[in-house]
Amino acid sequence: MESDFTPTNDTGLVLYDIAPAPPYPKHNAAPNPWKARYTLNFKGLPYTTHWVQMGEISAVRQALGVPACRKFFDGTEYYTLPVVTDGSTGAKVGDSFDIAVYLQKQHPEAGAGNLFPGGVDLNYECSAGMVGFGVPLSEENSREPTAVYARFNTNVDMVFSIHAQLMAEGMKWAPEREAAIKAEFARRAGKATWEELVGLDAAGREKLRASLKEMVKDLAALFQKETSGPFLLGTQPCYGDIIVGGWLRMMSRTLPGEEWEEIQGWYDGVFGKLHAALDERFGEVKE
Ligand SMILES: N[C@@H](CCC(=O)N[C@@H](CS)C(=O)NCC(=O)O)C(=O)O
Repeated sequence: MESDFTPTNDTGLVLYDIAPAPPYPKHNAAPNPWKARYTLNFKGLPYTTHWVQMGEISAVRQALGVPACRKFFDGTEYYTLPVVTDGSTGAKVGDSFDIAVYLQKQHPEAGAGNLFPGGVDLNYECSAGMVGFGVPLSEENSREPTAVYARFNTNVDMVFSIHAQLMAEGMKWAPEREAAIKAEFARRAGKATWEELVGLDAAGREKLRASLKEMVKDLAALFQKETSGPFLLGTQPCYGDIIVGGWLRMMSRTLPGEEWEEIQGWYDGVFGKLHAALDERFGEVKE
Protein backbone atom coordinates (compact mmCIF):
# COMPACT_ATOMS: atom_id res chain seq x y z
CA MET A 1 0.00 0.00 0.00
CA GLU A 2 1.21 3.47 -0.77
CA SER A 3 2.42 5.24 2.33
CA ASP A 4 2.04 8.95 2.97
CA PHE A 5 4.64 8.71 5.72
CA THR A 6 7.66 10.91 5.64
CA PRO A 7 9.98 10.75 8.64
CA THR A 8 9.73 13.97 10.55
CA ASN A 9 12.65 16.29 11.18
CA ASP A 10 10.90 18.06 14.00
CA THR A 11 13.16 18.97 16.85
CA GLY A 12 10.40 18.88 19.43
CA LEU A 13 8.01 16.21 20.63
CA VAL A 14 5.89 14.39 18.07
CA LEU A 15 2.95 12.16 18.93
CA TYR A 16 2.18 9.48 16.35
CA ASP A 17 -1.53 8.67 16.52
CA ILE A 18 -3.84 6.54 14.39
CA ALA A 19 -5.62 8.50 11.67
CA PRO A 20 -9.38 8.16 12.01
CA ALA A 21 -11.91 9.26 9.43
CA PRO A 22 -11.48 12.90 8.48
CA PRO A 23 -12.03 15.59 9.54
CA TYR A 24 -9.31 15.15 12.14
CA PRO A 25 -9.45 15.01 15.09
CA LYS A 26 -13.19 14.58 15.48
CA HIS A 27 -13.18 10.79 15.52
CA ASN A 28 -9.81 9.87 17.01
CA ALA A 29 -10.61 7.20 19.52
CA ALA A 30 -7.66 4.85 20.06
CA PRO A 31 -7.20 4.50 23.84
CA ASN A 32 -3.43 4.13 24.02
CA PRO A 33 -2.64 7.16 21.84
CA TRP A 34 -5.14 9.05 23.97
CA LYS A 35 -3.24 8.05 27.09
CA ALA A 36 -0.12 9.54 25.50
CA ARG A 37 -1.98 12.73 24.51
CA TYR A 38 -3.40 13.15 27.99
CA THR A 39 0.10 12.62 29.36
CA LEU A 40 1.70 15.24 27.10
CA ASN A 41 -1.05 17.71 27.97
CA PHE A 42 -0.77 16.85 31.68
CA LYS A 43 2.87 17.86 31.44
CA GLY A 44 1.92 20.98 29.49
CA LEU A 45 4.50 20.22 26.81
CA PRO A 46 4.40 21.55 23.25
CA TYR A 47 4.15 18.81 20.61
CA THR A 48 2.74 18.11 17.20
CA THR A 49 0.56 15.19 16.13
CA HIS A 50 1.50 12.99 13.20
CA TRP A 51 -1.50 11.03 11.92
CA VAL A 52 -0.68 7.54 10.64
CA GLN A 53 -3.07 5.54 8.52
CA MET A 54 -4.04 2.06 9.69
CA GLY A 55 -2.15 -0.34 7.46
CA GLU A 56 0.90 1.92 7.59
CA ILE A 57 1.69 1.68 11.28
CA SER A 58 4.22 -1.14 10.79
CA ALA A 59 6.07 0.80 8.10
CA VAL A 60 6.14 3.98 10.15
CA ARG A 61 7.25 2.26 13.30
CA GLN A 62 9.95 0.35 11.51
CA ALA A 63 11.13 3.49 9.71
CA LEU A 64 11.47 5.12 13.12
CA GLY A 65 13.39 2.10 14.37
CA VAL A 66 10.94 1.41 17.18
CA PRO A 67 10.43 -2.31 17.82
CA ALA A 68 6.94 -3.73 18.29
CA CYS A 69 5.68 -4.05 21.87
CA ARG A 70 2.84 -6.46 21.15
CA LYS A 71 2.58 -9.79 19.38
CA PHE A 72 -0.28 -11.49 17.64
CA PHE A 73 -1.37 -14.93 18.82
CA ASP A 74 0.70 -16.49 16.02
CA GLY A 75 3.81 -14.85 17.45
CA THR A 76 4.26 -12.26 14.71
CA GLU A 77 5.02 -8.68 15.60
CA TYR A 78 2.07 -6.35 16.15
CA TYR A 79 3.12 -2.78 15.44
CA THR A 80 1.07 -0.25 17.36
CA LEU A 81 0.76 3.40 18.24
CA PRO A 82 1.36 5.63 20.07
CA VAL A 83 4.98 6.46 19.49
CA VAL A 84 6.41 9.68 20.87
CA THR A 85 9.67 11.00 19.46
CA ASP A 86 11.68 13.65 21.22
CA GLY A 87 13.90 15.61 18.87
CA SER A 88 15.71 17.26 21.77
CA THR A 89 17.08 13.94 23.07
CA GLY A 90 16.66 11.62 20.07
CA ALA A 91 14.42 9.35 22.17
CA LYS A 92 11.71 7.33 20.42
CA VAL A 93 9.29 5.72 22.81
CA GLY A 94 6.74 3.23 21.54
CA ASP A 95 4.42 2.33 24.41
CA SER A 96 1.96 4.60 26.19
CA PHE A 97 3.14 3.55 29.62
CA ASP A 98 6.80 4.00 28.70
CA ILE A 99 5.93 7.43 27.29
CA ALA A 100 4.54 8.48 30.65
CA VAL A 101 7.63 7.12 32.45
CA TYR A 102 9.89 8.91 29.97
CA LEU A 103 8.11 12.26 30.24
CA GLN A 104 8.03 12.06 34.01
CA LYS A 105 11.78 11.47 34.03
CA GLN A 106 12.53 14.26 31.56
CA HIS A 107 10.10 16.80 33.02
CA PRO A 108 9.50 15.84 36.65
CA GLU A 109 7.89 19.09 37.77
CA ALA A 110 6.24 20.23 34.54
CA GLY A 111 2.56 20.96 34.14
CA ALA A 112 0.32 19.19 36.64
CA GLY A 113 3.35 17.68 38.38
CA ASN A 114 4.12 14.08 39.24
CA LEU A 115 2.35 11.53 37.03
CA PHE A 116 3.13 8.74 39.48
CA PRO A 117 2.54 9.98 43.01
CA GLY A 118 2.55 7.49 45.85
CA GLY A 119 -0.38 6.89 48.14
CA VAL A 120 -2.91 6.15 45.43
CA ASP A 121 -4.99 2.99 45.72
CA LEU A 122 -4.67 1.15 42.40
CA ASN A 123 -5.67 -2.19 43.77
CA TYR A 124 -7.88 -3.42 40.94
CA GLU A 125 -7.82 -6.89 39.42
CA CYS A 126 -9.48 -7.95 36.23
CA SER A 127 -10.12 -11.58 36.98
CA ALA A 128 -11.26 -12.62 33.51
CA GLY A 129 -8.93 -15.00 31.78
CA MET A 130 -9.69 -14.00 28.21
CA VAL A 131 -8.71 -11.03 26.13
CA GLY A 132 -11.14 -9.62 23.63
CA PHE A 133 -10.98 -8.39 20.08
CA GLY A 134 -8.44 -10.71 18.70
CA VAL A 135 -4.96 -10.08 20.07
CA PRO A 136 -3.14 -10.41 23.39
CA LEU A 137 -2.08 -7.34 25.31
CA SER A 138 1.51 -6.21 25.64
CA GLU A 139 3.33 -8.01 28.37
CA GLU A 140 2.96 -6.28 31.68
CA ASN A 141 6.01 -4.25 32.44
CA SER A 142 7.21 -4.04 35.98
CA ARG A 143 9.43 -1.02 36.11
CA GLU A 144 9.90 0.32 39.60
CA PRO A 145 8.83 2.70 41.08
CA THR A 146 5.86 2.66 38.76
CA ALA A 147 5.11 -1.06 38.94
CA VAL A 148 1.86 -0.53 40.77
CA TYR A 149 0.68 1.77 37.96
CA ALA A 150 1.88 -0.73 35.32
CA ARG A 151 -0.15 -3.47 36.91
CA PHE A 152 -3.19 -1.21 37.07
CA ASN A 153 -2.67 -0.41 33.38
CA THR A 154 -2.67 -4.10 32.48
CA ASN A 155 -5.82 -4.81 34.45
CA VAL A 156 -7.71 -1.81 33.12
CA ASP A 157 -6.64 -2.57 29.53
CA MET A 158 -7.82 -6.12 29.96
CA VAL A 159 -11.27 -5.31 31.26
CA PHE A 160 -12.01 -2.80 28.52
CA SER A 161 -10.42 -4.94 25.77
CA ILE A 162 -12.74 -7.77 26.70
CA HIS A 163 -15.64 -5.43 26.01
CA ALA A 164 -14.20 -3.79 22.91
CA GLN A 165 -16.91 -5.37 20.81
CA LEU A 166 -19.20 -2.67 22.18
CA MET A 167 -16.91 0.00 20.72
CA ALA A 168 -15.81 -1.61 17.47
CA GLU A 169 -18.77 -0.69 15.34
CA GLY A 170 -18.43 2.98 16.23
CA MET A 171 -14.84 3.32 15.05
CA LYS A 172 -14.80 5.61 12.04
CA TRP A 173 -12.34 5.22 9.19
CA ALA A 174 -11.67 7.00 5.93
CA PRO A 175 -14.24 5.54 3.51
CA GLU A 176 -11.60 4.36 1.02
CA ARG A 177 -9.76 2.43 3.76
CA GLU A 178 -12.67 1.09 5.75
CA ALA A 179 -13.15 -2.26 4.00
CA ALA A 180 -9.46 -3.20 4.25
CA ILE A 181 -9.27 -2.17 7.91
CA LYS A 182 -12.33 -4.20 8.86
CA ALA A 183 -11.08 -7.22 6.92
CA GLU A 184 -7.77 -7.02 8.78
CA PHE A 185 -9.46 -6.90 12.19
CA ALA A 186 -11.55 -9.94 11.23
CA ARG A 187 -8.49 -11.82 9.94
CA ARG A 188 -6.57 -11.26 13.18
CA ALA A 189 -9.45 -12.64 15.21
CA GLY A 190 -9.86 -15.65 12.94
CA LYS A 191 -13.30 -14.54 11.76
CA ALA A 192 -14.52 -14.69 8.20
CA THR A 193 -16.01 -11.21 8.20
CA TRP A 194 -16.13 -8.02 10.22
CA GLU A 195 -19.82 -8.61 10.84
CA GLU A 196 -18.99 -11.97 12.38
CA LEU A 197 -16.46 -10.26 14.63
CA VAL A 198 -18.54 -7.36 15.89
CA GLY A 199 -22.14 -8.28 15.11
CA LEU A 200 -24.23 -7.80 18.24
CA ASP A 201 -27.97 -7.33 18.45
CA ALA A 202 -29.56 -5.09 21.09
CA ALA A 203 -29.81 -7.93 23.60
CA GLY A 204 -26.18 -8.86 23.02
CA ARG A 205 -25.08 -5.28 23.57
CA GLU A 206 -27.10 -5.06 26.74
CA LYS A 207 -25.55 -8.24 28.06
CA LEU A 208 -22.03 -7.05 27.28
CA ARG A 209 -22.74 -3.67 28.86
CA ALA A 210 -24.01 -5.39 31.99
CA SER A 211 -20.81 -7.45 32.07
CA LEU A 212 -18.68 -4.32 31.78
CA LYS A 213 -20.68 -2.61 34.51
CA GLU A 214 -20.10 -5.51 36.87
CA MET A 215 -16.40 -5.73 36.06
CA VAL A 216 -15.74 -2.03 36.62
CA LYS A 217 -17.55 -1.98 39.95
CA ASP A 218 -14.32 -2.32 41.95
CA LEU A 219 -12.63 0.16 39.65
CA ALA A 220 -15.36 2.71 40.28
CA ALA A 221 -14.97 2.13 44.01
CA LEU A 222 -11.38 3.40 43.82
CA PHE A 223 -12.68 6.67 42.41
CA GLN A 224 -15.35 6.89 45.11
CA LYS A 225 -12.86 6.73 47.97
CA GLU A 226 -11.81 10.32 47.74
CA THR A 227 -15.12 12.12 47.78
CA SER A 228 -13.71 15.43 46.57
CA GLY A 229 -13.17 13.68 43.19
CA PRO A 230 -13.11 13.48 40.22
CA PHE A 231 -9.65 11.90 40.25
CA LEU A 232 -8.30 8.92 42.20
CA LEU A 233 -6.57 11.33 44.55
CA GLY A 234 -9.45 13.77 44.63
CA THR A 235 -8.48 17.04 43.02
CA GLN A 236 -4.94 15.92 42.06
CA PRO A 237 -4.76 14.00 38.76
CA CYS A 238 -2.28 11.17 38.22
CA TYR A 239 -1.44 8.60 35.57
CA GLY A 240 -4.01 6.17 37.03
CA ASP A 241 -6.74 8.60 35.94
CA ILE A 242 -5.24 8.77 32.47
CA ILE A 243 -5.18 4.98 32.13
CA VAL A 244 -8.93 4.82 32.68
CA GLY A 245 -9.44 8.05 30.78
CA GLY A 246 -7.99 6.60 27.57
CA TRP A 247 -10.73 4.00 27.53
CA LEU A 248 -13.43 6.49 28.49
CA ARG A 249 -12.33 8.57 25.53
CA MET A 250 -12.62 5.52 23.27
CA MET A 251 -16.15 4.89 24.52
CA SER A 252 -17.14 8.54 24.21
CA ARG A 253 -16.15 8.49 20.55
CA THR A 254 -17.55 5.10 19.57
CA LEU A 255 -20.60 4.14 21.63
CA PRO A 256 -24.13 5.08 20.62
CA GLY A 257 -25.01 8.28 22.52
CA GLU A 258 -27.49 6.71 24.89
CA GLU A 259 -25.04 3.95 25.91
CA TRP A 260 -22.30 6.46 26.61
CA GLU A 261 -24.76 8.51 28.66
CA GLU A 262 -25.64 5.42 30.67
CA ILE A 263 -22.02 4.50 31.35
CA GLN A 264 -21.18 8.04 32.44
CA GLY A 265 -23.88 7.70 35.05
CA TRP A 266 -22.74 4.37 36.53
CA TYR A 267 -21.69 4.33 40.18
CA ASP A 268 -22.63 7.90 41.09
CA GLY A 269 -21.30 9.16 37.79
CA VAL A 270 -17.62 8.55 38.55
CA PHE A 271 -16.72 7.78 34.94
CA GLY A 272 -18.65 10.72 33.54
CA LYS A 273 -17.01 13.08 36.01
CA LEU A 274 -13.54 11.68 35.33
CA HIS A 275 -13.99 11.97 31.56
CA ALA A 276 -15.29 15.53 31.80
CA ALA A 277 -12.39 16.60 34.03
CA LEU A 278 -9.73 15.01 31.83
CA ASP A 279 -11.35 16.46 28.75
CA GLU A 280 -11.43 19.93 30.21
CA ARG A 281 -7.90 19.94 31.58
CA PHE A 282 -5.96 17.70 29.20
CA GLY A 283 -8.21 16.97 26.24
CA GLU A 284 -6.79 19.36 23.66
CA VAL A 285 -5.76 17.72 20.40
CA LYS A 286 -2.69 19.62 19.25
CA GLU A 287 -2.06 19.36 15.52
N1 LIG B 1 1.05 -1.40 24.99
C1 LIG B 1 0.87 -0.51 23.88
C2 LIG B 1 -0.33 -0.94 23.09
C3 LIG B 1 -0.65 0.01 21.96
C4 LIG B 1 -1.85 -0.44 21.14
O1 LIG B 1 -2.38 -1.52 21.31
N2 LIG B 1 -2.25 0.44 20.21
C5 LIG B 1 -3.36 0.17 19.35
C6 LIG B 1 -4.35 1.32 19.41
S1 LIG B 1 -4.99 1.56 21.03
C7 LIG B 1 -2.89 0.10 17.90
O2 LIG B 1 -1.92 0.73 17.54
N3 LIG B 1 -3.58 -0.62 17.03
C8 LIG B 1 -3.22 -0.71 15.65
C9 LIG B 1 -3.79 -1.90 14.99
O3 LIG B 1 -4.62 -2.57 15.61
O4 LIG B 1 -3.41 -2.17 13.86
C10 LIG B 1 0.73 0.92 24.40
O5 LIG B 1 0.25 1.08 25.53
O6 LIG B 1 1.13 1.86 23.71
